[in-house]
Amino acid sequence: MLVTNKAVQKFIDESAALCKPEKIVLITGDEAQYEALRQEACQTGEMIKLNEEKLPNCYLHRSALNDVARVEGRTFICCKNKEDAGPINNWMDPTEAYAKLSEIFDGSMKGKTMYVIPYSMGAVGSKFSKIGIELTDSIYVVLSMNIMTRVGNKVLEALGQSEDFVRGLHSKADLDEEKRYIVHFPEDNAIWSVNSGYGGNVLLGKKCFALRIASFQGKNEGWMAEHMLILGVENPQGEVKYIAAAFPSACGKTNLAMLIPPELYQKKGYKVWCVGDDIAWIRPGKDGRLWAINPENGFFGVAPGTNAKSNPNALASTKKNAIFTNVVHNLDDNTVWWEGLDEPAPENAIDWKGEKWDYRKYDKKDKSTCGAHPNSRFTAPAINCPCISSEFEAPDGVPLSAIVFGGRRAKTAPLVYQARDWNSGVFVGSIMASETTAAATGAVGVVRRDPMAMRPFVGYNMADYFAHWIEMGAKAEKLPKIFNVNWFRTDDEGHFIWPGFGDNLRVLEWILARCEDKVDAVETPIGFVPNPEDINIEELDITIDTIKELLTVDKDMWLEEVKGIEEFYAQFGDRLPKELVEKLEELKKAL
Ligand code: OXD
Ligand code: MN
Repeated sequence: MLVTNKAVQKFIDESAALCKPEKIVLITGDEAQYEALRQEACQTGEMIKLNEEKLPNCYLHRSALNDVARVEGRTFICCKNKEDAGPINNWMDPTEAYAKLSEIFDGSMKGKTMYVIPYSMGAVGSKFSKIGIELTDSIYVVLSMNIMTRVGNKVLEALGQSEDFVRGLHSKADLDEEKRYIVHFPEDNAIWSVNSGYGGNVLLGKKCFALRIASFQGKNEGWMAEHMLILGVENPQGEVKYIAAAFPSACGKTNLAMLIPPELYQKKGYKVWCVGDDIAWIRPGKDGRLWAINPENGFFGVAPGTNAKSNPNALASTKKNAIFTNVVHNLDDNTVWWEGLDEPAPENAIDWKGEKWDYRKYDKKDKSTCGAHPNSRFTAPAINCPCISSEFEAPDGVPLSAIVFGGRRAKTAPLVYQARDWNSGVFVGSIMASETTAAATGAVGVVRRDPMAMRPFVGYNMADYFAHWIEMGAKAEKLPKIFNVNWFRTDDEGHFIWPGFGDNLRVLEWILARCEDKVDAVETPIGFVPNPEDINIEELDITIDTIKELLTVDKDMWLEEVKGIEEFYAQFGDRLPKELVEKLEELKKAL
């Protein structure tokens, strides 16, 4: 092996002594090595090669039936003091966690190969970037990490003799749910993941490193790791302004990141560019603005519902060099299918469980009849995306004009409002909430607090995370303005009022106009809302009265909301920053 970094070699040696693999293979980034691995995975049945003409270099993978999603209940933050993990995270004492997991990892790779994946989050060599080493016994992980991150010898070269890398150890072991653990040691830069093969649990660069570990690093080093898409809006003059936006799941984050402007805007010359669809690392720049990079190199998107209408750019991204997980296998032409795709369901098909599937038995309301698992995914290279930004690889990232928070609220939140200042914006992010949908188990319409969409991803105490946001406000002079949007307001019959999708650009246009002081606004107890006539409804099937309705702030509902916020805040005790307590008091007074 060609590892010259002593700390990396030590990590490999110690992990090999524990997991006892038969072989150790360094992933070099060489195409011939990947090709050999693809062939091996096809021989063992771990992957299926799809139609080379229709889907060149694309593969299908099926996970174990019990292993199809992130497992928040089995995800732990292991820092010395329990209080540092905070009331939202699961916590285990690090010594106890290492001991417990060592037993599970012991001999878990017997007879198998341990792959060593050197990867970079962010463009290799950029000062924004961070390096990780993932050790895994899964070829699926190796090939997916190659899509999602930058991998290989170039990363080891960039690392040199530095010990500053995240140590990730993953073994599928025997996929035992009872012994499945996704464990983070922020104080050691380490992640241990065992008994899972699901992307969100095992592609350690993504949620584990780029959010949980990175949020802790960012707190200590003066930057931020956020669950945010980054997009650029190009106006007819050719100027591009960048927006980062955080939404909980099932709120259309990937669709917004790859938005197609309405025809009216296209004719005028507007374009939207995607920098990232899931994660943003944000730092103050020398010019006093906040700059963001997308540390990832690919998309790990939800397949069902992705089609030529909802998100043609995401669909196009999956047409080559992609890996599909838990979708339907169309045996007629050896391609893939999922619910919501434009084409009709295939006659001759295998479902995500690997069983013969009869589309006639599919009942929209009964998820158990789906051919593709509702959380089936594609892993696709970002460069496949037709609207990928020219700044995607920019080493310094892109300057942010606005930060947008959003959730799914049937009534409470208006279509858009602007926070009065940075700390008010932090308050708005901290009270973020979304109503559960019929798509998920449990009651519908229940409000779940999901601050900054980071509830499952903050690698330390969330109260300290809020304090870090407030501190960041003091680090940059030209801060982005902060907004909240709600595409999901409904009428009395429960129908969405706002058309959403591409028309969301109309709201982004107002947001950017506010950032440049080009438009006035109306002050309300929660912040500034647009004058109704400032939301462009040209060529839309709605009236100014509808916009008025979308922008109302109902005091009684907000007084109810305040109770929910107080309850949520109470669990943080004294650790909650006083600035947020003040903002809550201000809101109460204004109401
Ligand atoms: C998520 C994801 O679960 O991006 O948030 O996969
Ligand atoms: Mn996400």
